[in-house]
Amino acid sequence: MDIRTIATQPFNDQKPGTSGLRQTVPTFQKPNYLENFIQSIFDSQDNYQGKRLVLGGDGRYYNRTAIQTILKMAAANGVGRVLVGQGGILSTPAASCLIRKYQAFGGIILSASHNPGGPEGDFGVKFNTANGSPAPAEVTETIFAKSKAIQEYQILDADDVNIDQLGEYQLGEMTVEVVDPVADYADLMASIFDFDAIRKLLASGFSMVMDSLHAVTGPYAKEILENRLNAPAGTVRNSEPLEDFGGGHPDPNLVYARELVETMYGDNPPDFGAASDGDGDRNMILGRHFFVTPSDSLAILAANADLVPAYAKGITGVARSMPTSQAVDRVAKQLGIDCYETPTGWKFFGNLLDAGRVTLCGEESFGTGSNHVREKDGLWAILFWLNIIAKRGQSVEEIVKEHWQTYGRTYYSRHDYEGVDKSSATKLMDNLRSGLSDLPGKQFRGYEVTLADDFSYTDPIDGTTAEKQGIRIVFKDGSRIVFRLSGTGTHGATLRAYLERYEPNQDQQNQNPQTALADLIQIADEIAQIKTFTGRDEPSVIT
Ligand code: VG1
Ligand code: CO
Repeated sequence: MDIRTIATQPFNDQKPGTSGLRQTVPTFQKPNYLENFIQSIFDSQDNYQGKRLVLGGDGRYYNRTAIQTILKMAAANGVGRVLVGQGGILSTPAASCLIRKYQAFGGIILSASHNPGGPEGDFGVKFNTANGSPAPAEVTETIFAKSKAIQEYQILDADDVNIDQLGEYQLGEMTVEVVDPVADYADLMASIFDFDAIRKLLASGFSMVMDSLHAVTGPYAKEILENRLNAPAGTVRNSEPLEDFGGGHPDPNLVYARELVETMYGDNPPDFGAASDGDGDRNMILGRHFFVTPSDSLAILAANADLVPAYAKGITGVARSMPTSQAVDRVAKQLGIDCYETPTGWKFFGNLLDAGRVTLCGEESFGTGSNHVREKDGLWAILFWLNIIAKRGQSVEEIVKEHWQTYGRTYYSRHDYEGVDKSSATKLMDNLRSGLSDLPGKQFRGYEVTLADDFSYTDPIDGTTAEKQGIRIVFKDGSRIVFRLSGTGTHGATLRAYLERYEPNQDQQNQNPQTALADLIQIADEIAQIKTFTGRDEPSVIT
């Protein structure tokens, strides 16, 4: 065994964000940059020697190179066995599934999710703990602290492993097991949903298209939808994972999934359209000429959970991130179950899921999931919708509109200002914060502010706290405006403004959300001075 100890110097920018460490590929290619961060992950863990680690990524540029480095470092650091997805592929939810199923001490997932890929694109590294969940803040803080003090790392001097061939390989004293990235995950999906009912639906003339945007879900969607559920060949589009996602932006929303949107809003569209993101944890759901807002999707899944075999006995509770709309709260109230409000990012759901307090959870950012893994899960959400449609025999639009009739409609939109100058964005937030205490009682265009604060969260299970998780301004009628800065970008800052208004009146439920929210959009600019601070007249992306 030829273990090398390499001297290195710390980088000061390895602080994990909302979902792992994200940087540009050229940053990750700097000598020792990746190695430092990986060593810091190992140094943050105790008693992992001889145990299992799961490793894989979304197939983006630098995935293969990083996997070889990480395998050799894992061997040098005493890991017992690494389960690596064939070709280096593992979607984020599939990695979470493997960690749990094979009792690994953790997993390293290589992805920058929906950020563009390629030699000039983004790359990312995320560490998940033994429960399959993104590492909680105390772990990411330890990793960051280690990264600032690192002096050396360990790596095995060995040849690359053939990660394209299934089987077991020896790397020093460590075993590398190249596994089918899809099989265990597909089995898990089959154990949750009514595959027979979905098969019947797909055989009955119901048509669908799934756009994998040349990202990781291609092989998963093909196996599950086309092979196991007998959807016609070609149902899954852009199914081959490409290192640069075909030059696209693997973000399933109305702006970036343009091809799918054109199909679903064109002449004679299929009954159902869906897309997922770079690493397979997000989902977008479309009907014929119809878009389901992610916050509504979460509420609808909760309201219809009894139609899915795995949740037929009832769900214990639900959780949503703070900026996610309160549509799901109304369902929880009706079902008589708890509803938790957490900060943005999936790591905050882990404890609630582990403790059995919640069964379903979700975020407005096209993420929904359940206790089946500890990540949000794109294909799971898509299958959930197919299961509901199969059981209810209604179209996507009918299901959503009936939901609004029962619970009222929550108009919702997120306005993103991307690539804003960092210091201007910070000033905007500081300015907002300093004015918060003056807001309650003030009127804006007929809306009276009842609460204005910077959201903080105390985990009900372990008591850990998270501060400064987004500024929320709540109005008397329950409408809300939320502001926060993104923690996943790599260029400048991204300001997110989240807008929400409840409409119980059935006659008023068919407006364009931008129209229905027009006053709140104006108020957001008035209060936060968005145009002044960012120099932008319009958001760059509206979802
Ligand atoms: C964004 C979303 C957040 C999500 C995170 C990771 O974070 O808003 O809801 O959990 O991305 O998703 P931010 O800090 O940029 O707002 V993914 O699909 O990138 O793993
Ligand atoms: Co993602």
